Amino acid sequence: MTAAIDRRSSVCPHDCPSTCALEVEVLDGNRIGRVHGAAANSYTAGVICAKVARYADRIHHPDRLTQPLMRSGPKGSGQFREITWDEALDRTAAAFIDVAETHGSEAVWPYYYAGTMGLVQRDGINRLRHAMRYSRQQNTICTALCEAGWMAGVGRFTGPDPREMAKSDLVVVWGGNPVSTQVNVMVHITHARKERGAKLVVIDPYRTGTAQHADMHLALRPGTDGALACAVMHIAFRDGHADRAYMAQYSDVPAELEAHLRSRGPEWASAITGLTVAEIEAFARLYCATERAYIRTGYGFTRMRNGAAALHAVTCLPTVTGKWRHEGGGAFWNNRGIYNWNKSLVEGWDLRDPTTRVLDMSRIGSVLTGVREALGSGPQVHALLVQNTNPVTVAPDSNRVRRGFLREDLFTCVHEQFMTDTALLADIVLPATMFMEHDDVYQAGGHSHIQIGPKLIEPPGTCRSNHEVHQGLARRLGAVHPGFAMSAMELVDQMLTSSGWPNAATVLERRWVDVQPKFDDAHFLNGFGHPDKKFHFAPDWSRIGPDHARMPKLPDHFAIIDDAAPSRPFRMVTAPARSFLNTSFTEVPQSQKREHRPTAMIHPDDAARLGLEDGDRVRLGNERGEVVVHAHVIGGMQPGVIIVESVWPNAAFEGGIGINALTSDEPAPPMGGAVFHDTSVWLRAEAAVLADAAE
Ligand SMILES: Nc1nc2c(c(=O)[nH]1)N[C@H]1C(S)=C(S)[C@@H](COP(=O)(O)OP(=O)(O)OC[C@H]3O[C@@H](n4cnc5c(=O)[nH]c(N)nc54)[C@H](O)[C@@H]3O)O[C@H]1N2
Ligand SMILES: Nc1nc2c(c(=O)[nH]1)N[C@H]1C(S)=C(S)[C@@H](COP(=O)(O)OP(=O)(O)OC[C@H]3O[C@@H](n4cnc5c(=O)[nH]c(N)nc54)[C@H](O)[C@@H]3O)O[C@H]1N2
Ligand code: SF4
Ligand SMILES: [Mo]
Repeated sequence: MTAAIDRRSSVCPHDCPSTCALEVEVLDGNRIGRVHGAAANSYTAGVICAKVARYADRIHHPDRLTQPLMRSGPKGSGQFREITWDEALDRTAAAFIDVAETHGSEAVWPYYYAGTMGLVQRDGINRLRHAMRYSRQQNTICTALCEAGWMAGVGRFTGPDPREMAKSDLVVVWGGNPVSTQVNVMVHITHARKERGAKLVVIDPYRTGTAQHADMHLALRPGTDGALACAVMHIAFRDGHADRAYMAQYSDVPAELEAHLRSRGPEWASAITGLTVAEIEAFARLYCATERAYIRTGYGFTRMRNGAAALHAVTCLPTVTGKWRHEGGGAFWNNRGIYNWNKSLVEGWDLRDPTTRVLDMSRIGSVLTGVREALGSGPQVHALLVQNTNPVTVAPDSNRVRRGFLREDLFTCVHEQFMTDTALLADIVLPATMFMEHDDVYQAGGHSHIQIGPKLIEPPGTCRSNHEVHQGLARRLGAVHPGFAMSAMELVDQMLTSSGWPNAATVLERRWVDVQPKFDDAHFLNGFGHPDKKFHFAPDWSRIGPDHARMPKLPDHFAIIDDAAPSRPFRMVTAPARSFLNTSFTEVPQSQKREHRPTAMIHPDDAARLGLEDGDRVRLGNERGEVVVHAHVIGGMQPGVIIVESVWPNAAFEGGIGINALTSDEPAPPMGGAVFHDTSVWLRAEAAVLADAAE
């Protein structure tokens, strides 16, 4: 007789808008079995991605870090020896104290991102930072361009309930690939298709898993979404689908917009996007004719120098056509504005010194190699504490990032679950818990639930949580704040109640709290987020970021992308791979097997012209670097476009040089942001390697 399996509630902590409500089979105090999506949660609806369903492969992976390590050979040699936690924390604190005394406190840079989305474990590093007056961080690597583009027009981070997609008659997935990157969106879309015969349109440079399901796939040139959006609005005005009454009440300058768009018709957009006039007209017809049309924006089309302008242009569509008013209509990016967190205790807001230097995280390569404008007003960085991120692989211009990490006068402590490319370049490596091994609270970007993920099992070896590391360092550095004296669950509880939400015990008992705003607010019937309550076709970009002067006054194609040129004739997009989540899960054998190897998708016409066959080795390059991958000849995109699904560890590439060697850390206007999909490259065939040649 077998005992009933203990199924316990949890939350997916990964950097994914779905933030799925989970049910975990807990086998004993140390091990888990399958992970399931919670059927009772109205957004998760019982569905999660394959990666997390088999989380046992990641959490019980034999390669997990379990002991603190100290570098015992040259930087980058991969030689480490085990040390105790006390020694590791003592050495790290001593290095930080020494650097601060010699170069000033801003020479220490605590660097983090969203490897866990838990608000206490992820953001607690800021309490340590503020207490010690270390350099601050501008979080630009993922969402900055979306933030800028969404705020410009809409003015508030919310929108029509994503569950309303199930009640839409048309869902437009614009620059996202939810089949890979947030599977629950597909669940709600499938509902609408089955129940209502809803149509799905996908706007993406290549034929993604999502595009394969679509009724219409618009494979435009990367970085040209602003032109497509303008042409659709032009057609709406031209053909009598503009909702003038709605615009008069809810928008700023509709007449100026109409005049501006007169010269931005489908022929104009066709030349820029590479789509045919017929494709643009057909999409515009479908969009304009459907009241319940829901635009689900992804991040992809914003990872461009013109990304903020492009997202702003897309949010103008439902305004011109008045679709925000309808159930299942409007547009949605992220719900982060609905949670109203009071993070003062978690982040130590009371200790924040607004005069400390702020560094752009996407420019870590430029920062660590001492590029003056990237360092701002402060000193060279001489010490790093890295948590929940793998910048040596994921940050742009990675050859430069690597050079920075190899500096002999830089001390680096990396707190990690695995020996990542970044941990390999550290002086001290600390082993980290995973989400089922510590307590935390989570908000969802892609829906509206607050959830707690409690500790369910013991970690392997001596792993410690981020919060425990902050506590251990604070003690040694003399950082004083009440937050360091509390447990993670006490911080969760205090943050919940001081933000106006039920306490931790209640959230745990109820499993989640749904804080979706009322229909009228979510659909902006009471006005948009700006003081004048209007949607802004002509945004005040100066309120959004310092690099505002060159932003287009009205929605437009903003021609500042890294366009193809004779010396770099291909536009490369590094879209997310399905079985990886950034570089997380690259260590799981099943994921590696599915993704096979780093690959450049290339159009059959380009392949024929270059004499390439499927599987050939090719070299991609530009002024920043060169990378070798295998070609996959495939249709579904325009000639001149190359797709390299990402983010493979650097070590998966020949010579250990990964794809971000080609991407740029140039900050996009108006307030920075990484431009991962905005890269022009040359491509040439490589001789087969000897092993292949011998076959
Ligand atoms: N499996 C998996 N899931 C993930 C991730 C992952 O790496 N793998 N990453 C997680 C993270 S951190 C994030 S931020 C989200 C991102 O989730 P998404 O928003 O889905 O991902 P993006 O990288 O923004 O790319 C989405 C799509 O945009 C397309 N795209 C690129 N350029 C353009 C363009 O110019 N115009 C248009 N219209 N489309 C374009 C790409 O081809 C890609 O198919 O996913 C999360 N979930
Ligand atoms: N070429 C290209 N590059 C990209 C992108 C792209 O589309 N193309 N996408 C970009 C985007 S959207 C993003 S968000 C970034 C993300 O990049 P990262 O934030 O670096 O994401 P991951 O690579 O998943 O690395 C997260 C790391 O955190 C660790 N971790 C997880 N939980 C914890 C914890 O509780 N404690 C500690 N100490 N560590 C933990 C994991 O083991 C993992 O190694 O990558 C960007 N890079
Ligand atoms: S879909 Fe996203 S949130 Fe859901 S389990 Fe997978 S990675 Fe986690
Ligand atoms: Mo991201």
